[in-house]
Amino acid sequence: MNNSRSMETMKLHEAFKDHFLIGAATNPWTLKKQSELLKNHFNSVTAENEMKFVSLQPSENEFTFDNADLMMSFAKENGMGVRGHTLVWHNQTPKWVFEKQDGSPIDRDALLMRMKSHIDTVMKRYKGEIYAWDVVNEAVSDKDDEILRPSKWLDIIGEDFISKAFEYAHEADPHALLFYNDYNESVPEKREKIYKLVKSLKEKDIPIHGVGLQAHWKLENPSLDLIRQAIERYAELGLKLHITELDVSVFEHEDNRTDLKEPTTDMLERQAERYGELFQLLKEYSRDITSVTFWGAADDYTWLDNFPIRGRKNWPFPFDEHHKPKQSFYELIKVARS
Ligand code: HXH
Repeated sequence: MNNSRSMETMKLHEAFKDHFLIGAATNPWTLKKQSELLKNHFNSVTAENEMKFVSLQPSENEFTFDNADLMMSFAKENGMGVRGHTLVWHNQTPKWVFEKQDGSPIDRDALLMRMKSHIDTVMKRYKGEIYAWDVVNEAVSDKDDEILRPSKWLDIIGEDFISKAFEYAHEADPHALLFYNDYNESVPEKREKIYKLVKSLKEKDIPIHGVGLQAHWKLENPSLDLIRQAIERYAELGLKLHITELDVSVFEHEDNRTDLKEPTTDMLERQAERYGELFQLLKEYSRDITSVTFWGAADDYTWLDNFPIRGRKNWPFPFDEHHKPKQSFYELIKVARS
C-alpha cells in the first residue's frame, strides 16, 4: 500500500481531510484545462481574478458576473467550497470608483456608499455559497516607517476604511467568515503591523474572523522559523488562519535567469523537501489553520510566469505541466499520513 502507485491515486484533499480544506485558485482557462485535476485533488476554489472589483463592476452599477458564476457552478457541481477574493484592495479596482464624472475625487461619504453597494451586491449574490471572504487585501505597508499602505481608499475615507469594509461585509452575509489577507506576512516588521491592525479591529468589536496568510514562498525564504513565528503570533488573536495563496517559487527573488526550459533536478528535490517541511508545520497548527489554498494548481499555469522577472517561467506547484504528481506531491502525502 505504501508504494507510489497507491499514493498516486490518493487525493490531496482526502489526505488532509482531518486537518484543513485544500484549495486552488482558478480562472476560466484553468477551469477548462485543469478540471480533472481540480476535481480530483481540491475541495475548495478561489477566483484568481474574477471576483476582484474591476472584474465584477468595471463601470458603475454594471456588474459582470459571468466568469465568477462559472467558477461557482463548477464548485457546486463538484461539491467544493469557495473562498471569495477580494472586496477592498488598492489594485484591480477601477478608477471610476474614486472619481466623479468630471474626474475629480469623490468625498468620504460617497466612497463609503460605493464600497457598501459593491460589497452588498457581490456578497448577497453568493450568500451562503462562499464560506470565507478576503474583505480587505494588502492594506499594510512594506515600508518600515509606514503602517498602512498609501491608497485611494485610505486617502479619501481615512484609516477606518478597513473597519467599514468588515461591517458592510458582515451586514451583507452574516454567516460568511471575514478575513484580512496580506503577503510578506512572515516578515517580522510587517507581521507585527498586521497583528496590531487585526488586534485593534477585534478590540473595537469589528466582525473579523480570520487572518489570511498569502504564503507566496520560495525554496529558502521565508525560513520555517519565521513562518512558525507568524502562525503563532496571528493565532494569539484567537482567530482562524487560512493559507490563501500558497506557492513555492523555485527561484530566489534575485535569480533573474530566463533561459531554463524546465526546473533542475536540484530545484525539484529541494521543493519537495520544502513542501514536506511546510505541510508538517501547517499540520501541527491545524487547530488554527482551517484552509490551505494554492494560488493555482499545476505548473502549466502560474501568475509567477513572467513575474517579477519577465520571460522567466516558474514551477511552483505539486503537479507538473502535464498535471502529473511531482516529488512535492508525494512528500505532501507522506506528511499527511505521518
Ligand atoms: C497577490 N498579491 C494578490 O492578492 C492576488 O490577488 C494576485 O492574483 C496575486 C498575488 C501579491 C503581490 C503583492 C505585491 C506585489 C506583487 C504581488 O508587489 C511587488 C511588485 C514588484 C516586485 C515584488 C512585489
